[in-house]
Amino acid sequence: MSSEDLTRELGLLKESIDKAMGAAVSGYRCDVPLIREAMAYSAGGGKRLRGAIVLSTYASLGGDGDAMPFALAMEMVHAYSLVHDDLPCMDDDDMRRGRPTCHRKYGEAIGVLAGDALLTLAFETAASSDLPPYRVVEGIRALAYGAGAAGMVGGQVLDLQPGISTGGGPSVHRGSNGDDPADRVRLTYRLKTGRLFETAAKLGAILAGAPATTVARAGEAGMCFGFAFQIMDDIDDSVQGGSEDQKDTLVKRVSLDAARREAASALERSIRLAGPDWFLARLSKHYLATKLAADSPSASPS
Ligand code: GRG
Repeated sequence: MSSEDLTRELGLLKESIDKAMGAAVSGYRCDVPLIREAMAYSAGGGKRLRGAIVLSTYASLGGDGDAMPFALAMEMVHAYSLVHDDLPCMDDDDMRRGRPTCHRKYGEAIGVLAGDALLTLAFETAASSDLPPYRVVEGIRALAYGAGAAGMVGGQVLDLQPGISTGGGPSVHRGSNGDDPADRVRLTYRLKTGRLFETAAKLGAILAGAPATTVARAGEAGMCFGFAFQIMDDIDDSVQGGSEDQKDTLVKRVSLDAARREAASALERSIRLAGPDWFLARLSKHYLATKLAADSPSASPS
């Protein structure tokens, strides 16, 4: 399958997610139109990669029902995280998805509340799924785990305070004792970005009723993709002249070339773990070919 085919496939998935998201958020019944407007503003746009992974993993594993409520829930959690990540107390960003960030448009308090409301709507939406109830409950549990302290929120804390202790918990980076600065960055990436991609792939498998070994394999494939995704973001930043901030990054810790090799190897592992006909495998191949190929723009020396 060519990169053009993958782009078309993603375009179709994005279109169906965008449409369902519009109905779910703009059509949400509440007495306060302002918060609904800020939610719809923040949930609009984006590539919809996480939602697409839910839908396509579900279909690849034989799911023949409607996994859309979970694809939407995944994208709502992701949108909330971006809204909060952009706030002045975090990354303090002015632009997101090509337009002013939520707090720049609606003010900081509404920014906080729109993120809160998207997070809670995610669980309301997932719970409305008509798939078998035990799969829905397991899916909601997986989503809460991936988004919370053991996942994205934990990663965000590490990102904001790179020096704090990482002791006392299960590390998702095998072999890391938390002392090596590059390993701490890897852990941050796995938690803050990898976990949501891991969750997306796991959700597809859980909802399709796949056996536990397949759920775990899907999750690991998603984690590898998400880890590489975050490194590729670093690489882009570094090639474009580097971010102004003092953020610790893998490129800074191990060099641009080593970071590129690490991202490529994570994508290759994702391809090996995913089924050959999975969208996740095609997506990983696409990023390998377009972002990490020797002749890609970001592969030229900075
Ligand atoms: C605030 C709890 C909390 C968490 C924030 C992942 C994260 C955690 C913040 C995002 C920071 C960031 C911009 C990282 C770069 C890589 C990345 C995850 C980009 C955004 O994902 P895309 O490219 O976004 O899939 P779109 O807009 O396409 O949905």
